[in-house]
Amino acid sequence: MFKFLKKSFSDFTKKLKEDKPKEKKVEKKEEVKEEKKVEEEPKKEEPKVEAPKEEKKPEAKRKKEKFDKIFSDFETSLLENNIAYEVVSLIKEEIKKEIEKDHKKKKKIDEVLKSLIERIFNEVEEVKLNEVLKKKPTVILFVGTNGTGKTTSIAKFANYLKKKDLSCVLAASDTFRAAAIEQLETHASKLKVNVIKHKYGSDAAAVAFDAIEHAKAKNIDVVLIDTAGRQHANADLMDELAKVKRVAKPDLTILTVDMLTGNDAVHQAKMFNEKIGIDGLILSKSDADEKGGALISAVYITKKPVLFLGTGQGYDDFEEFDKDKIMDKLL
Ligand SMILES: Nc1nc2c(ncn2[C@@H]2O[C@H](COP(=O)(O)OP(=O)(O)OP(=O)(O)O)[C@@H](O)[C@H]2O)c(=O)[nH]1
Ligand SMILES: [Mg+2]
Repeated sequence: MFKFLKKSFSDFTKKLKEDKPKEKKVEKKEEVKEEKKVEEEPKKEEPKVEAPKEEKKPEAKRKKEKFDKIFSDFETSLLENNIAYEVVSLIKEEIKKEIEKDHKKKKKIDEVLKSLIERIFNEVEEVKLNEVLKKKPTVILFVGTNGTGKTTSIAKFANYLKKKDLSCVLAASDTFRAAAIEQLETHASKLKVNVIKHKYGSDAAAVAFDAIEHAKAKNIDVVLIDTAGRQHANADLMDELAKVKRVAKPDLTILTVDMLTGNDAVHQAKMFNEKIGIDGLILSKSDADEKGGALISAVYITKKPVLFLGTGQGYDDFEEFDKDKIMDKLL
C-alpha cells in the first residue's frame, strides 16, 4: 500500500545523508585552517581573523540552498503521494527543527518521520469497537461519497460480526440510487442476514428507524445502515443524511473513503466530519493504492481513527486497522 510513499521517504533520507559527508569535510578543512593560523601567525594583525567568517557565510548559504532543493523535491513527491499540504508543512517544520538542533542531539531523519506519523495516528479520538458493540442493539451508520465502498463495507462488516457471533440486520436507507436495495439484498442473502427496506424514493430515516425497531423486537445485536452516496456539496442530500443521523442516533458513524481518490478523499473526510460528524473511517481499495498518503492525511485532518481497511472485493478483504503493522510497512 505504501510502495511509493516509502520510496519517497527513503529517497529523501538518502539525499540528506549524501549531503552530510561533504559538510563534514568542509568543516574539518576550516578547523585545520584556523588551527594553522593560530600556530603560524600568533602575533600578526587582527584583520585576518575576520576572514573565516566571510568564508562561512557562503557555506551556510550553500547548505541552505541544498536543503531547500532536497526538501522541495521531497515536498513534490509527498504531494504526489496524496499527503495533504497541511501534513507536508508539519513534516517540513519537524525536519527543519531537527536539522537545526545541535549535532549530538540530532535524531536520524527516518526516526523523525516515524515519530511524526506515529503521533498523527496517536492524536485521534479513540474508538473501542468491542466496547461499542456491547450495547444492544448497536446502531452503525455508514456515510460517504458515491462509489466509495459503503455497501461493500457493510457486507464485510456483517461478515466480521458473524465471526464474532454477533447478529445483525441491514437497513436499506439508500432509497435513492437505482438498484441500491437489490445490491444490499444480494449481499444479505449471501451472508444470511435480513434487510429492512421500503420503496425507492421513501424516507431514508424511516427505514433506519424501522430497522432499529426490528432489531429491538428480535433481539438483534447490531443494525448496519446503508445510505445513498452523496457529494458533500449537495445540500439537500446532506440534510437528508443529517436527518437519518438525528432519527437513528447511531452509536458510530463511519465514513468510507476510497483511497484511490487521493486528495479528494481527504477533502471528503474533512467535509463529512464538519457537516455530519463522524467517529471513524474505513479506507477502501487500499489493495489498489500504492501511495498511501490519503490514509495519513485523512487521519490528520479529521483526528478520527481508521477502523478498517478494505483490501479487496471479497467479504474477508477487511482488515482491522493496526497502527504498528502500518508503521512497519511505511518506514
Ligand atoms: N478493490 C477493492 N474494491 C472495492 C473495495 N471496496 C469496495 N470496492 C468496490 O468498489 C465499488 C463500489 O462499491 P460500493 O460498495 O457499491 O460503493 P458505495 O459507496 O456503496 O456506492 P454508492 O452506493 O453508489 O454510493 C464496487 O465495485 C466494490 O466491489 C476494496 O476495498 N477494494
Ligand atoms: Mg451503496
